[in-house]
Amino acid sequence: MTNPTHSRKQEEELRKQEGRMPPGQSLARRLPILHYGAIPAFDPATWNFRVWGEIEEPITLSWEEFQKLPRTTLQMDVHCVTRWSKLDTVWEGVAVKTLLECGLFKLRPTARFVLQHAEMGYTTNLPLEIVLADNFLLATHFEGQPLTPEHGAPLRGIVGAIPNQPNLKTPYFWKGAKWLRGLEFLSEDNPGFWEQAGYHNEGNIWKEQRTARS
Ligand SMILES: Nc1nc2c(c(=O)[nH]1)N[C@H]1C(S)=C(S)[C@@H](COP(=O)(O)O)O[C@H]1N2
Ligand SMILES: [Mo]
Repeated sequence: MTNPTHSRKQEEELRKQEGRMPPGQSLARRLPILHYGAIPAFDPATWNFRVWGEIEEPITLSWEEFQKLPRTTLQMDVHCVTRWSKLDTVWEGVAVKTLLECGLFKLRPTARFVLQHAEMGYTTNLPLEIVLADNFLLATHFEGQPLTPEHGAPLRGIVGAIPNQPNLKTPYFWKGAKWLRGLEFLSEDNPGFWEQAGYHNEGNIWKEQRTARS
């Protein structure tokens, strides 16, 4: 937790010693707002969430249906490729693993990658392994409050590092799409918006995989 008597630099040093600061990152005390383009409007009456691709039967959920799904709370550290890190962020939402366990859809054996589809064409790709892991969530709440429009309301993907779980593969935060509208399961990898723009396909925070050339 943040100690108010520490300066930001002291706190950053401490977190480095704890092994929670990936190389080249600096500590942010608030969650910055970062995205390409405008903030889309949310209409609960027309919003839906679709899952399709390498699954047995595609599904579409309304906002009302989505809110009834079993929920998970997750605390983790998020790391942006532009070099800020926000530690101990608390999110609440629905785990993709839970959707599978509830039988909402079934994966085909060919499913190996997942493309998140957000409003206005933003996409980002992850291996299935990460989407089903404990450090990925379909989040509706941040720090106990519903997401604000600028942070991706009503639903976003999030991915980050859980302290003391070094075996979880952890990419940079761009691989969580704000204003998320669907998940496409794929047999072959398909680079998303920033990945096509020259960012690294895996974007591992510990290996500092920022751009495709790094
Ligand atoms: N739809 C959409 N999602 C996005 C982005 C974007 O440009 N569009 N930017 C990503 C990046 S680079 C980061 S660091 C996080 C920032 O989330 P925040 O603004 O809530 O801190 O959102 C990610 N999700
Ligand atoms: Mo980012």
